[in-house]
Amino acid sequence: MSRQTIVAANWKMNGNAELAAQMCRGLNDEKFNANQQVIICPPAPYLALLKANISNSQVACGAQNINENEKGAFTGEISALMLNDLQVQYVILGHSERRAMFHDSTELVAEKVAYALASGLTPILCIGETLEEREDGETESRLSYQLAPVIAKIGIKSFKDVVVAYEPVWAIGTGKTASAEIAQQTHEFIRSYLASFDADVAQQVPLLYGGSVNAKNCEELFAQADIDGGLIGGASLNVEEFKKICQAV
Ligand code: G2H
Repeated sequence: MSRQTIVAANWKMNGNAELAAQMCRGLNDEKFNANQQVIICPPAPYLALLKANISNSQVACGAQNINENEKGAFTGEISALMLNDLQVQYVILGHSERRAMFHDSTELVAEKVAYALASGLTPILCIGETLEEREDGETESRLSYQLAPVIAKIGIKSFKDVVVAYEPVWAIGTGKTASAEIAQQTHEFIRSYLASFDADVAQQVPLLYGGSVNAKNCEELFAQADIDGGLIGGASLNVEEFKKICQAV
């Protein structure tokens, strides 16, 4: 069985209406592999603009976060219902910037993943270790620690509807990409960890690599057996570079 390949753009708190328009124009005429999905995750104010202007059926939109509640007095938050309303299909959850700066704990991330799935959204669940954890030999325990509460909350069978993005914190926005070898080894560990719960689910889950991916290093990363695509930050703000990355998967 061949897994879906995915290249997702995480604009973080960058971009503007002009970039959104350029990205739609740039991607609408692109041809992708039959099994490929491209996802643009702009800041929430640009989701409707992108949705209205994307005509390529293989290009979807995603949000960068949701609140775990349906609606109510949560100033500044956005809900899964609002994404449903705009027919936005994906949501990034547990990005290390949210875990570090906005106190998204492993339990809260698990709750958000469960809520996203219940709302018909596909979560892109980000996990990753810090440099200190890698140097202390704690990479695998850190990744298990981040995955376990999600599996406990949603059950392993539902995990087949989750996309995982492995993003080593030390490689995010630093220009230091994990070598293809380290990335593959870590992806292999993630898949084997999932397989310890359910081998079929482990084979189905797309595992994306994220952390300073660009047009130069993407080919080698995407050629690895357990890397099914990428979550792209800085390099997704340049339409031509992002297109090259999409074509390399
Ligand atoms: C990692 C990645 C996208 P960048 O956060 O999520 O960003 O490619 O800028 O390292």
